[in-house]
Amino acid sequence: MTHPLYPKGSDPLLVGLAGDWHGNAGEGCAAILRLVSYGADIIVHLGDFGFWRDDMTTRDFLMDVERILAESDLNLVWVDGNHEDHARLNELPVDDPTGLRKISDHVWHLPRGYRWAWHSKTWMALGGAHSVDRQRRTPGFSWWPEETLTDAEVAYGERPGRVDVLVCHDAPTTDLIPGMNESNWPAEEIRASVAHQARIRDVVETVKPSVLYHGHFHTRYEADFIYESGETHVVGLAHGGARTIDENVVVIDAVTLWPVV
Ligand SMILES: [Mn+2]
Repeated sequence: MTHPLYPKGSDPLLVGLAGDWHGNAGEGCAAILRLVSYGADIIVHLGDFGFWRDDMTTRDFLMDVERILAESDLNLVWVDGNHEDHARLNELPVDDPTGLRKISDHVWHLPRGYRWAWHSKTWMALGGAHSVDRQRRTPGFSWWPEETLTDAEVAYGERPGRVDVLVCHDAPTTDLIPGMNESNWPAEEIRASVAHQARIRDVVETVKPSVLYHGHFHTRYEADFIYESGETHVVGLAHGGARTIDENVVVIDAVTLWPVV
């Protein structure tokens, strides 16, 4: 078997990234086809992918996405968001040679803290976020406590070696996101969200990546995040239900790590 991150035995030149699909097959397939049209060699999905509780809708979503990826001869790897069935995901074995979780032939999960390199640039996956709508959800059915990063997972940032690009679901701060207004949510949920962003920020300040890509906020934007010890270019992608599909996807040059589309 070839490694899912190096399916053709070489590093990808163009990496397609996509934001939240929430298990919507129409959105997912449209985004995949758009990335195919841009020449993406692989897709990295930024969470709230749609690995949801095991029902017909989830199975259909996973089957549709697998089929269109197979037809396009493309692999998709993804970081977990908050809206995934984390209990079911965590039960899946981590594949021994690759360190990834296999969902289907062309779909693989990137465990939190997982690192890999393309063109000598190191990537690190860091899923998770806090659900501000948690109080409307049912534990084990539509909400899972494993959605947030643990202390041990945050400490993965301290592993030796530099990281050039972080792929996350949550952002290091919402201060950079235009039009952010969380005030409709209960204060304790906003506090928990902010605390989770601080965990991402801790990892950013430890590994000092040159770029960070994330989803979760359903907003496409770019900004420079400046902190005491460095600076990281942050790109947020919108969800699949955004006004235009190009708010949901971006293609980046795997050498420079910056967007080309
Ligand atoms: Mn989310």
